[in-house]
Amino acid sequence: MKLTRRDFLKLCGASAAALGLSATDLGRLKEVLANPNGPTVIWLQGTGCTGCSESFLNFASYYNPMSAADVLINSINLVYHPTLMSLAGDSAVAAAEAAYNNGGYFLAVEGGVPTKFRGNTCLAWTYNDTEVTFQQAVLDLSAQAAGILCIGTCASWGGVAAAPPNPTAVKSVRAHTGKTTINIPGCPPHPNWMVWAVSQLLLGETISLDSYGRPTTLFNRTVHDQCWRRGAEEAETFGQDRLCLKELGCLGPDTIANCPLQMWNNYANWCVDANAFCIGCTHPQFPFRQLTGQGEREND
Ligand code: FSX
Ligand code: SF4
Repeated sequence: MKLTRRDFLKLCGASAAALGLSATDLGRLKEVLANPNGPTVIWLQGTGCTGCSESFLNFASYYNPMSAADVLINSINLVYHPTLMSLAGDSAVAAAEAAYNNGGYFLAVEGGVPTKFRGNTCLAWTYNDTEVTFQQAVLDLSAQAAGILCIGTCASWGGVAAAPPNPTAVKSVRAHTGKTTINIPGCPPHPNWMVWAVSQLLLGETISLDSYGRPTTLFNRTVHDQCWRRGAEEAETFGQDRLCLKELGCLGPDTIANCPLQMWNNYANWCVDANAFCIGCTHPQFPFRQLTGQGEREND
């Protein structure tokens, strides 16, 4: 089913409060989307699990009748996305190449960048019978991009893909390219965080970033700060409703994210409400780091 630019606006309107969009923002978004030559997005996938794209799909599929593929293809001129695009083979890569030649596109990267073995453990595509590694594609496409969005913890900081012993030497996009990136962490990121970032780029807004490259609008308080179980008696075992999970290993005190307020699966639930502690998936050192319980470490 086709989704129009108007549907995308409706989606943003319905989620305006959650996304932090004002009425003025929505008005300006309408103007931007009315322009058929609106911003182009190239979305690459490296070493990840595609959960980031999946998360985005969950968001849009809640609203009828729409899908994230429709939103991206019909609203923001998504010219390349390995999972969602209908083109394949050389014609798919040609679309990305055309956008590259025009410049000014936004590059969204999902997954980390493997750099060992000259990057040959992860290929972006084959074009004109030549294999192009993911590391080369990221390097080339980041050069002409108007902005780079790292979708998920892997692209932002390495994440699961770069966990020790990291045999393919996976790096974050920033470490690989040396460029400033807008990092939307999470394994996966919340769909609203991704939609918010895209809407800000469409609006031409400068996104204020912290020292880890995260938008300060989205990432400014720990999960623990916002958790309604804070101050509750400590749970001694799993399966106990309404008790604090800190003694069981909850990483909420170390992790900055708004999950307790934003919730997941269209406000159905979130980890702690499901009696599963926060695993710190938005943390720069996820999945391996020391739990201090004293707040997020600022040393990497
Ligand atoms: Fe990483 Fe994306 Fe975790 Fe997966 O591909 S952030 S492994 S949810 O989905 O990159
Ligand atoms: Fe903090 Fe976790 Fe306890 Fe919630 S459950 S109050 S996030 S330690």
